[in-house]
Amino acid sequence: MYSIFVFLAMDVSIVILTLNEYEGVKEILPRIQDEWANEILFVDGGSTDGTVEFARESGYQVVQQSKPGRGNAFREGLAKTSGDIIVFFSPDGNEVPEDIPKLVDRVKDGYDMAIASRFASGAETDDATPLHWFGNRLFTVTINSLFGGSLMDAVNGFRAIRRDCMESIDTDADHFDIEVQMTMRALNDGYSICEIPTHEPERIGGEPELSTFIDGMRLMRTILREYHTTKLR
Ligand SMILES: Nc1nc2c(ncn2[C@@H]2O[C@H](COP(=O)(O)OP(=O)(O)OP(=O)(O)O)[C@@H](O)[C@H]2O)c(=O)[nH]1
Ligand SMILES: [Mg+2]
Repeated sequence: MYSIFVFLAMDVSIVILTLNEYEGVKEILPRIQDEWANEILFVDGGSTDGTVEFARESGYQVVQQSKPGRGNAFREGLAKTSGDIIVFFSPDGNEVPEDIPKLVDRVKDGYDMAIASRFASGAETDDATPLHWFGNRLFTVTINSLFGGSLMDAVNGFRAIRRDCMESIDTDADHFDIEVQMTMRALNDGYSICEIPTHEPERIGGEPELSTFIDGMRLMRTILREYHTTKLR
């Protein structure tokens, strides 16, 4: 009974990651409910399109990243929030905000990390090209076989994680390889991960920062480096 109260009492922080996402933010922000979290913080990578101004005018606190890259944004979000559970959310239209409380509930149920999966049974994606689909399958199957997981989407950044798990895995990936590093380190250290099926709509406006080729190569390099340092040492 005591543990149920502990989980109910867990504070939630939502970290919203932006780099020139004005159009997405304008459409998605009104759908984020204050009661989903104790704290909502923007971490911005240097937007010049009005994203930061719009977020501040809407009453949100915005932290400007001191170091570039999405991985650094995750760590600055961790450092600047205090919740026991942290949800990383990207308001570019690819993530359905109504999944936020569902992810939080799975962590409150006892999982260390909950990932919104675009490829689990019942999930769908309107955004993944055949090349992205192939890359995602390749990375996910490689991570499962090297680190003993049974995930369907090891890559998606939309996830909730316990603060103590995030602190303990002590990430150092700087860019779009942050998510695969989180997944691999959590699996390697025996943390429990679950997935919820999600719907990935198309991006709303703006330009993707992710480069299929450069970031794809970086992800594979990070996966192999992680395997080398954790399993072959
Ligand atoms: N704070 C911060 N956010 C970033 C950075 N790079 C990208 N983002 C945000 O991370 C989210 C995902 O980036 P995208 O470029 O859309 O990557 P993606 O979702 O894999 O690619 P698409 O499917 O084409 O949209 C968006 O909300 C971006 O604004 C960064 O360096 N810092
Ligand atoms: Mg996107």
